[in-house]
Amino acid sequence: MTLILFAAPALWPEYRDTLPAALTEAGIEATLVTEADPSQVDYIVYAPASPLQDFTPYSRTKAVLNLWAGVEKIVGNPTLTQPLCRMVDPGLTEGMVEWVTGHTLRHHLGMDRHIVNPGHIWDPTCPPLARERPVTILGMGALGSACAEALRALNFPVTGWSRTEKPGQLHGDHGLRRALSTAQILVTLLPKTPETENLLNADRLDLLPQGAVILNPGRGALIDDDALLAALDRGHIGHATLDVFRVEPLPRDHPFWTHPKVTVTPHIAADTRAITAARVIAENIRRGEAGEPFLHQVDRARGY
Ligand code: NDP
Ligand code: OXD
Repeated sequence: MTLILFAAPALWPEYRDTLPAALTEAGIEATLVTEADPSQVDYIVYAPASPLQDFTPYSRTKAVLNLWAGVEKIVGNPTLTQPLCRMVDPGLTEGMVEWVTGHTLRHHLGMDRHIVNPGHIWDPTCPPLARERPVTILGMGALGSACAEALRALNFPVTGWSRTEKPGQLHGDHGLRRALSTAQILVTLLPKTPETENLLNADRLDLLPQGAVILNPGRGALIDDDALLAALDRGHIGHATLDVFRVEPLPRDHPFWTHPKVTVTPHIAADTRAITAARVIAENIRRGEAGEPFLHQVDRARGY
């Protein structure tokens, strides 16, 4: 069996040994290559930054296994007729939980006041307890639900909102209004789809409590940039910590870079980790070969 890796060359050393080892562990005999006759390729391991955009010649390929959780760059590709699976990787999830928890605690504890204190002001105001700081997470999938669990373990009251009705969560437009109205800290972990684009527009940002903080490790397009800047400027939003942007790298002249109430992190909230992701890929290939349903197969109609 032939597997081809389409990704930035820097990823080859990460997968060159880990993926064959995981395949062997799963009882699969396969060769991992970076170049092959397309008609001989059984599975494609794919990073959206790869130059491969025309999947037509891969007539024998049984699945495209995405290395990213987000699939918006590939899901609409009309040449892609093979099943597409997104990445749900325990290592990536762990990274996201750390990023979200760390940035939540930064704002919850008001750490900036003490880290940047040029006037050496002795302000003994104690922050509230986590149990008094409601957090809302938009998108309660693999990542959002893991973040909710970690924040709840620290006693934050977490409200989750997603597309479909689930016990203990909100959904729909009415649910979104409720979820936003209590969010002192808002975490956006939705995929980018036509339904989620500009979800946080001026009207919805207005629903947040005065001084709310936004953490966006989901996708830049979830938030209307101009509406966010306006809400920050008039003090309605207290701070925005943004990891993802409509254009990446974030252009040097973008106002987010210099805005005093914006923290930019360069799409580093969470990365797929080869050691854990290789096992997920191997399990999906095992399933493909056994005729079992793939894990994390993307529903093209939904777009995620
Ligand atoms: P999942 O597919 O597991 O979860 C997506 C969640 O979003 C689900 O709860 C889903 O609801 C909800 N959702 C989707 N569409 C809508 C909608 N229209 N309205 C309301 N809720 C909706 O994805 P992951 O948790 O694995 O990843 C989420 C996103 O995080 C990725 O798509 C990617 O954009 C981003 N990401 C960012 C990284 C970074 O480094 N910054 C790293 C990895 C991912 P339901 O369950 O009801 O369908
Ligand atoms: C992803 C990402 O989708 O890194 O995996 O953003």
